Amino acid sequence: MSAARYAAVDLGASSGRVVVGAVGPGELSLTEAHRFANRPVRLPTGLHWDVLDLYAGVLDGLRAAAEAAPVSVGVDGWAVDYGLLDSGGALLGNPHHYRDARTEGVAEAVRDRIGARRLYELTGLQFLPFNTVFQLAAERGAALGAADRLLLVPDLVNHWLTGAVGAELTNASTTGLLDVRTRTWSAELAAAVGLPLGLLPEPHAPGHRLGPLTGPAAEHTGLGAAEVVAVASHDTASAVVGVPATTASFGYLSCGTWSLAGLELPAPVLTDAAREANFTNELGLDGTTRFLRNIAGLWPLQESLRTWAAAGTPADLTALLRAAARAEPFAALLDLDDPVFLPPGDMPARIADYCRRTGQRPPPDRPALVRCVLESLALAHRAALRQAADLAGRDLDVVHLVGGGAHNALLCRLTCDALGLPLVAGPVEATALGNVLVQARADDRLGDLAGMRRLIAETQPLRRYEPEGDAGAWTAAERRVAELREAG
Ligand code: LFR
Repeated sequence: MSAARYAAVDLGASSGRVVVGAVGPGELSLTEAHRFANRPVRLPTGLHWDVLDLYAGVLDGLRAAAEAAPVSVGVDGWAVDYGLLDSGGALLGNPHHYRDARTEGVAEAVRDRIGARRLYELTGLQFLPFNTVFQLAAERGAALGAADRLLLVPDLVNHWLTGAVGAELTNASTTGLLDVRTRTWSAELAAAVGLPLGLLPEPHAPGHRLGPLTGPAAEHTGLGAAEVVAVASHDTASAVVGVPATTASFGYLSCGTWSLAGLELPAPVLTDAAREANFTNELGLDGTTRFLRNIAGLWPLQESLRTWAAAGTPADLTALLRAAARAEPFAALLDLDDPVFLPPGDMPARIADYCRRTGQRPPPDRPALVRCVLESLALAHRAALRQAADLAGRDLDVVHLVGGGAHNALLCRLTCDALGLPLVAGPVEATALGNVLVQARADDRLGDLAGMRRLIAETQPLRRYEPEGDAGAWTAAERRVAELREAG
C-alpha cells in the first residue's frame, strides 16, 4: 500500500500553517505547504483575532497543499476562543483573544457565584480567567443577543470550509461548559452565564467526517474532492496524540507558547486536591483524559524577543541561548503562574519589576534574563509533573517534551535535570502529526493510539536526555519559588 496524503491546518497564537502529511506502512513525513502570521489586533473593544485574515491564510495554504492531492483536511487550533454567528450565518464581530483583559474580575465573580467546587465537579476544568464560560459572562455589546450559534475557532474554520455545524469534543472540553462525565453541554452552566443552550452545537468526536469542501473554499483551493475530517481540534489534544510514548508511565510537556504539563489517564481526577492544585481534565483522543496544568511556557521569552525587536534591537536567539547556558544558575527565579506574565507587553520590564518586588536582583543582561525564564520554566515543569503523578497515583519513568520547545536544547537539559527523569525531546511537530494521524485513521490506515505513537517513535527524529548535575540545587530552587508564591 503506497502512502496517502492528508492536509493539516494548525492555527497557533503567533502563526498558522498548513502541512501535508504522508502516511504509509512504516512511513510518516510532513512537508510544510504554507505558513502565515497570526497578528492579533487591538481595537477599542479589546484584543481581537483577525479571523478573516487567518482564514485567508488557511485557504492559501490548502491551495498550496492541493498539489499533493490530500485525501482529507483536518483543522486544529488553540482552545477556548469562539466566533458568534447570526441565523443567516454571518459572523458577529471579530473573536476576542483569550489574553484580552475583559474577563478580569468577571471570571472570579462567576466562579464565586457558582462555587469553585461545583464548577470543578461539573467540568473538571482548571480555573483560567479566559475559559469560554467566563468570556461569555464578560461579553458586552449586542453580539450575544443576536447570535444563533457559537463556534470555537477550529469549528468555525470547518464550518466555512464545509457548511457543517458542530463542536469537536476535545476543544469543547476546554470551554467550561461541557459536563466532564456525560460529555454533553451543561444546561446548568449555560444558564449561569445567560447563554441560550441552543447556541452550542452538537458535539462530535475526533474522526467524525464533516463533508467535502464546498462553495468558495472548494473553488479557491481546488480541493473539491477532499473531505474535511474532525481531528482532535484542540491543538494540545493533537500534540498529546503526537507524543511518541512507547510505555504507559509517561508524562508529557507540550511546550510552545504555553507549556501543558500532565498525564494521559483513562478517567478524570475530580478530587478536591486536584481542584486546589488547579489541574484540568480535558478530553483526549478515544475518550482519554488529559490531566494537565497550563504553565506560561515560552510566552515570556517570545514576548521578550518581540519587545527587543520592536525597540529596534532584535536578539539572535541561537547566540542568546548559548550565552544563557553559560550564565549564572539560579540567580533570579520567577513564579510563572503570577498573572503579571499573562497579558502581552514589555516582558523584560515586567520581569525586572517582578524581581524587585520579590527582593531579587533583576537580570543584568539578556542572557541572564533568558536563563532566569528557562530555569523558572524548568521548575514549573518539575512541579506540575510531580504533582500530576501524585494526584493521579502514578509513577513516571520518562517525560516527553514535544512542540517548539523541543528545539531548545537548554530548556530540555534544564527540564530533564529539574525533573530527575529521562526526557525524550521531540517531535517539534507533534501537533501536526497528531492531526495527520487522526485523519489517516479515519481513512482506515491506522489502528489504535498506541500504534499511532509507535509509528511516530519509529519515524521521527527524537533526542534523549538523561538527568545530570546537582539534584539538591533544584530542590533548593523549588523551595525559593514556593516562597515567592506565598509572598506574592
Ligand atoms: C495551547 C492552548 C492551550 C490553551 C491555550 C489557550 O496552544 O491551546 O492548551 O489553554 O492555548 O487557548
